[in-house]
Order: sequence, then C-alpha cells, then structure tokens
Amino acid sequence: MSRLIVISNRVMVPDGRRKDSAGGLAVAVQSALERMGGIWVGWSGQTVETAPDGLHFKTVGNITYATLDLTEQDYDEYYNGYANRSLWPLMHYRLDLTEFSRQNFSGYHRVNELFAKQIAPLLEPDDIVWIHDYHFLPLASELRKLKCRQKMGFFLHIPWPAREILLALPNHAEIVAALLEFDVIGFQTRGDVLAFLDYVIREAGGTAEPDGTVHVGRQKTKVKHFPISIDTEDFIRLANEAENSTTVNRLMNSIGDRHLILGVDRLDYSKGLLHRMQAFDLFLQTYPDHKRGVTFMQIAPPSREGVPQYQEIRHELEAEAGHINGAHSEFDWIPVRYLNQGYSRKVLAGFYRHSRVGFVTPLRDGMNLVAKEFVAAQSFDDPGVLVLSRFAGAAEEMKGALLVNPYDTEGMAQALNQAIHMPLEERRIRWGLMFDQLIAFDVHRWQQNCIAEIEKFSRAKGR
Ligand code: ADQ
Repeated sequence: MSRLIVISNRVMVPDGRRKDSAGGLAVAVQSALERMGGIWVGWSGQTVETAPDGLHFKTVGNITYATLDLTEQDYDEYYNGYANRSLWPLMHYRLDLTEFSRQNFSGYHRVNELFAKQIAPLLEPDDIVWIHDYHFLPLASELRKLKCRQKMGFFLHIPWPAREILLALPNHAEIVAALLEFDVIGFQTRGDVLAFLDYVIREAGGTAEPDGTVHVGRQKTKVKHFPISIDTEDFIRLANEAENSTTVNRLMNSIGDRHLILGVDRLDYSKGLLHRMQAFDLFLQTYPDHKRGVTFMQIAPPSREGVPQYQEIRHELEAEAGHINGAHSEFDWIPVRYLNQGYSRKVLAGFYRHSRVGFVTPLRDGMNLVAKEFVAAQSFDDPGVLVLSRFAGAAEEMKGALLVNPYDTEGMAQALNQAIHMPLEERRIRWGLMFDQLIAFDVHRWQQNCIAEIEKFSRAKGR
C-alpha cells in the first residue's frame, strides 16, 4: 500500500498526554496515517531568530511527525500576513478586512518553497501527498518544480469564494494556476465547487466535464466536494460520559430550569458573534416572556491575537455582552454568559447535551464542526434544536436545522423563539434526520473518500 504524506499548517505531535483536545482535522489525519503509515509535516508552532535548521522528526508506530520552525519574518509574512490577513478574510467574503501586501505574498511563497525543499527528499515514487488548507495553495506547484511526480491532492477547509470576490485578490490568476498543479482539489461543499468552476471557465479559459474534471491548458485536475465531518461515535461516547460529570452538573445547577442557548466558536469575525449577540438582545426585547427563562452562554476563546482585527472584535463583543446584561439583567438572573476560554471536548460535549439550542451563526464558514458536534451530542429523550447559518458549509447537509440568515437579527430572534417553543416530536424528527447523516458520514469515511479519489484520479492520469 502507498504511504501517506500529509502537510498541514500545524502537526499534532504526540506528547504522551490524552488527545482530548484534538479537533476534526487532527483526528482525521491521524486515523488516515494510522491506516496507511507515513509522514505528517507542518510548522512546529515555534519561531526562531535565524533560518531554521530543517525538519525535526519524531516517529511513533508507523507515523513520522516532521516539524519545521519558522523565522519571525516568515511567521509575520506567511502566517499572520498573507494567510490570515489576505486569504482568510477574502475567502470569508470580508473584502473590507482584506489586506494586500506584495511583501506578505512573497513571504507566503518563500515559506511554501521552503516546505517543498524540505519535503521533496522525503518522498518515494508511490507516495500519496495530501496537502491541507489555505496556507499551502502553491505547495504542489513548488513540489512539481522540484520534479516531484507523486499523486497529490489538496483539501480546502474554508470557503472558496464567488468569482467576483476572488477577482479582488491581486494574485488570483497565479494562485489558481498553482492550485491546478494538484491532481485532485477537494472542497467542503457543492457551492465551493461551483464557485471554483465558474472561475476556471470564465477567467482561466478552462473547461469542465460533468464529473468535475477540469482542463486548463495542459493541466487536468479533478474538483470535488468532500464535506468534512466529526468522529461521530467518539463524540457520542464523550457526551454520554460527560452528561453527569462534575463540571456539567455545576453548569446545570447554575442554569436551573431555564433553557440553555449555547454558542461555541473560536473568537473570529467570520463566526458572526456580534450579530448573534444582537439577535439574542432582540429576542429578549421581542419576546419578553422568555426573560428569566433562558440563558445564552457563548464560549469564545481568543485566536490569532497577532492580527489586529481579532483584538477589535474581542473588544466589540465584550461591550455588547456588557450592554445586553446591563439592559436586561435582574438581581437573580443574568442573560449572557460570555466566556473567553476553551474547554476540553468532553466538557463541551456535556454542555451541548444539556443545551436546548445550538446557536451556530457564522457569516461564512467552510463547514463548521460545532454544528455537527452539537447534533451528535443530543439524546433522543430530549434533543435540542440546531439554529444554523445558511452560510455555513454544514447547512448543505444538516437538513433538520432551523436555517437562518446570520445578517438578519430579527429572523434569528424569531428562530430562537421557534426553537424554544418547538414540541418534542418535531425536535426528534429534525434531530433524527441530522443524526443519521452523521452516523453515515463521519470523519473516517471523509478521509477514506478523499484519499481514494486522489489515488484513483492520479492513477488514471498515469502518475
Ligand atoms: P474552525 O474555524 O476552527 O475550522 P470549526 O469547524 O467550527 O471551526 O471548529 C473546529 C473545532 O474546534 C471543533 O471541533 C470545535 O469543537 C473546536 N472548538 C471551537 N470552538 C471551541 C471552543 N470555544 N472551545 C473548545 N473547542 C472549540 C476550520 C474551518 C471550518 C471547518 C474546519 C474543519 O473554518 O469551517 O469546519 O476547519 O474543516
């Protein structure tokens, strides 16, 4: 069997501790590597003053973890700069926050080149190379320059934007041309695939076959959607274990017989947190009977604090939470609990289990695994309701959710009211639809489908 070589921005090197905090990507990559054996390459998370001395290796079982340090300048230009101040906002439709800097673009290329030079000597002819996310859009192109002819696939975890949005990126043509050097390009949703094909046909002069094979010049690339999922069985187990744990009991004792509305996100402007809080405010104003009957708990640990917009959104949210609590609190009831810290997956699973509403309203999201975790954690006895943004990738599959427009605060307030009043029978039907989907398509199935397609299509191309 071929070896698998995975490249992602961060690598989860085992450190002997429990992997309770592992997110979707880490779990999927780990299980694919355990199945096939291979190497997982990425940034170590460390910055150094002078040029890095090459990859650091650690082998556990059939997996070798290979990490690379970056210089401060690389980190600023590639990670904080082009990846998180150009590509991330642009691909989440936030042109107002998108910065264009030639210097950052050249730093982004330099780091991709650096990774390619480190990875090329490790590759064997039969390897399957699977590269992840917007940090590495040009990596196949860099590897091909070094004469690497292996089977190569890419998966984008964030949205691929509409053509008109992408055109605002000064280097769009270069980026897409480099991306087409992969054999297979995977996206989260059908919508992402259509947006990519629209660009290829109307801007790059390419053609597309009905199965998603695109031809641009001499390049032939397969484009397909592979909606990422969660380790459903494991999450159900966690929720069952956590249901009566001390932490979860403490939360439920403090909530009493009120309904819990729960939001769980990285603190990111793409997650729609400000609109969500405003919608909750409007909900209390429009349906005052619910006052004292609900608590909205928003968990949002800070992320990417090196990027100024993340500091701004943090201040805005603190002010909004304070405003809502100032306007509506009573001496024995506080409507919003706003928590700037992360929790283990097990504790989160227990919190989801006891929530009446999973309030998941990103302005744009590649998929959103919180929506899927919320559904997996519910019990048939008393399932909660998922209120989900139509602009989250998960909306394509989560058919039982109450879909909302995250810009429409009145609509979201109405959806909260509907969720709180929804009869048990309807909640069970809606939840059952989504739960069955998560049982059928979990993250293990996702990684198998992605790798099978890379293998099959590349082989058919003669790789
Ligand atoms: P993220 O933007 O990080 O991921 P998401 O999919 O919602 O978004 O969350 C990933 C994981 O982080 C989940 O397992 C979740 O439990 C965990 N997490 C989020 N907030 C947390 C918190 N407050 N405390 C503890 N854990 C928390 C990117 C894309 C998504 C895509 C994923 C996977 O932006 O659209 O779904 O990659 O492809």
